[in-house]
Amino acid sequence: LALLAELREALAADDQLVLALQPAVDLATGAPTGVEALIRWRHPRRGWLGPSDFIRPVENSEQLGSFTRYVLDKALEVAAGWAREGLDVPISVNLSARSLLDPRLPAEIEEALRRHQVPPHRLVLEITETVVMSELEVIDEVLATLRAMGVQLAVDDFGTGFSSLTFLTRIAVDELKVDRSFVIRMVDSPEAAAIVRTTVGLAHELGLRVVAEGVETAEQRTALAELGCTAAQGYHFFKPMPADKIGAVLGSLR
Ligand code: G
Ligand code: G
Ligand code: MN
Ligand code: NA
Repeated sequence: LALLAELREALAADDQLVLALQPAVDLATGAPTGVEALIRWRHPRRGWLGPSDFIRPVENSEQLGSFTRYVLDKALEVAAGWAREGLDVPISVNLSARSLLDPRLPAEIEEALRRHQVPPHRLVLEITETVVMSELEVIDEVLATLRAMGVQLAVDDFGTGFSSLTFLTRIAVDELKVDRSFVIRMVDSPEAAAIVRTTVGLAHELGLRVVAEGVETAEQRTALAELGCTAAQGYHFFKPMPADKIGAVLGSLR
């Protein structure tokens, strides 16, 4: 596939794959609670590409490992800058479930954290449960090793088919991210609102943080606060932005 050959070039070129950064905020204070890294590809011929244009083929290729290491390295470079400025803000990185099948991943992440001098708790790995049962043992062990290192785990798209309740009984995690599909409908749909309320309650009962995703309106923000949700992310607060714009946002923390 041409795209995968081009990805190899992009990983070597170093200036084509860039991270857009989107803060999540505390609903009570408005202060940033964390920042999610979202990959974008500034393709020399095809223009700007988003994850939906290339993640699937990358996940099914032998380049997934290189790609994952690249994203983690870029994210930790950003986090190292914040650490130097005394900003205690975690960075969240989306991991393809398949990358968790590589038992070398924890050691690679440990090495990258050391190289960038980023404390492990400043890295949050966002995961979805999308792997088949036969592979669960490897993944559970990789995730348990990462968490024992002090890295934080978040369940992304929580409540959708890919991130189920069963997952929480197998893996100890730190954060639930309420899927955007429920947030979008919660103002009009009692069912969606009930799911958000239940997820928030579950997170509190388990002692986990909860972040609502895809908040686009003040109405959704108010509804979330009324349900006891403490943090949120979405265009209503901040759109994903280039790295050089994030400093001004995080500056409010100093
Ligand atoms: O940024 P955007 O909303 O277009 O992201 C679409 C999807 O791509 C989301 O599900 C997000 O989790 C995923 N995604 C974004 N960045 C990365 C990345 O660096 N690695 C992987 N594996 N997925 C990503
Ligand atoms: O699956 P994941 O939660 O990682 O997906 C994150 C994706 O959602 C990113 O691609 C990001 O660009 C997108 N996103 C972030 N905030 C909003 C929002 O308020 N509305 C919509 N429609 N998409 C959003
Ligand atoms: Mn995510
Ligand atoms: Na999500």
